[in-house]
Amino acid sequence: MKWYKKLHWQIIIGLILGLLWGLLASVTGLNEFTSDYIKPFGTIFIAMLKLIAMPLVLVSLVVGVTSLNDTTKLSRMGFKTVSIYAVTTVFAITIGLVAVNVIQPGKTLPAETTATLQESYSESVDDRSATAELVQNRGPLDFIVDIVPENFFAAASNNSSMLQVVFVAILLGIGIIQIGGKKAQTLVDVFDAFNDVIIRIVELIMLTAPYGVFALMASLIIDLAGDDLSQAMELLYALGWYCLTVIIALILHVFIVYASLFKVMSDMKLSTFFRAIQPAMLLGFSTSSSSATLPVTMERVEKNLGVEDEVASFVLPIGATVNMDGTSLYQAVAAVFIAQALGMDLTIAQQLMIVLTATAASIGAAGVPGAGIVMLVIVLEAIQVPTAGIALILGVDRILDMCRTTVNITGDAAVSVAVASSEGRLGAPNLDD
Ligand code: DAS
Repeated sequence: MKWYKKLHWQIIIGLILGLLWGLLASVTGLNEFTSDYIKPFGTIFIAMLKLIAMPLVLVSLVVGVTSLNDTTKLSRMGFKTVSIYAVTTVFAITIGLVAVNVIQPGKTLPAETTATLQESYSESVDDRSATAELVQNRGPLDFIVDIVPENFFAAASNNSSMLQVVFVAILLGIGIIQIGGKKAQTLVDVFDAFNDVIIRIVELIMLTAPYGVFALMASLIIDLAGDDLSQAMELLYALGWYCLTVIIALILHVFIVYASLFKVMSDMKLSTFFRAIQPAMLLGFSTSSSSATLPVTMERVEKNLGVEDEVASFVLPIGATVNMDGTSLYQAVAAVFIAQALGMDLTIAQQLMIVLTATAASIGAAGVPGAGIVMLVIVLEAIQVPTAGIALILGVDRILDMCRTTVNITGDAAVSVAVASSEGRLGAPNLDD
């Protein structure tokens, strides 16, 4: 994961240089040059994220579902693990939605700045209003009808049917579990290998992130700056509130949900819990990767929290694959922030759709850096918010990836304590090393 540390700083440098270029270009009249020769690289970066989202969802979900193999599906511990993961994820998304609707970071932008942003994403906003027309003539359950594709390859052909791909992936996973035996194992191996390939492609795409972020920030600043720079400053101010909203919501989630989980299912003290897994939290923060952190999470949970090996080696790998409370919370906040910044008021139905899609996106997100922003495409497509709006938040995504990954692994560790305790397989913690 060394390559990623370096990339962190390269992305932050790309962000700063993009801001500086945008400011410089808007005062020296290089707007047109920037739009013609720099902005396309930002568009390409967003397109690559959208390109990889679909195969990532399909493959990682099939791998995730088949990892809940037959014995797990039937066993008490498996059912308990998956149910608690689902509950904490839904709580995470709800806390994220409450925070972003109360703080309303996207609404700190003045109307003219919102109008400028709408203009720079106008083609997509128009599409959305066109879709809105369609929405008017639909029945109350049509949003469920939409999830079931008539033709998989048509579903895979455009991102707006991400939920259909989720549906197909879950069906495929269940089908593979049902047939069992050698054939099923061959298929699981194929999907597993494909998953590795897709994750490697995500890593390669993320290597271009510094250039993508530079181009996106530069073109964003000249779009906003226009004659004066105040709009650019207003966006930075709104981004500050956005980051604060995510971080406040993540902290609330940890101290409300995991503390309650321990109250209900074990007598673990939060202070003991944090002292025991602090090295894993720090590694998650610095690598932005649940998968890279997994070995340390396993060691700390088994040796320092007292969770029996068999429980930890069952609950944690599943958690690192399908349980990402931090990511799902972040996607709820990000989706509503982008909608707010584009002057779009989301209906309750759209916000409920966020709960559904952010849960699926967090299950499908791989435990690698940047996976959450790639999966945000699903959530935005599902609520008809322009995916190009990702450009607004890309620049600060690194910092938030570090925070949400920390919560992801904290959640996995917390659930392993709860499951172990409920199975009578939680020993005394050992905080000596
Ligand atoms: N970085 C991912 C992880 O490893 C989470 C994310 O990108 O949202 O958990």
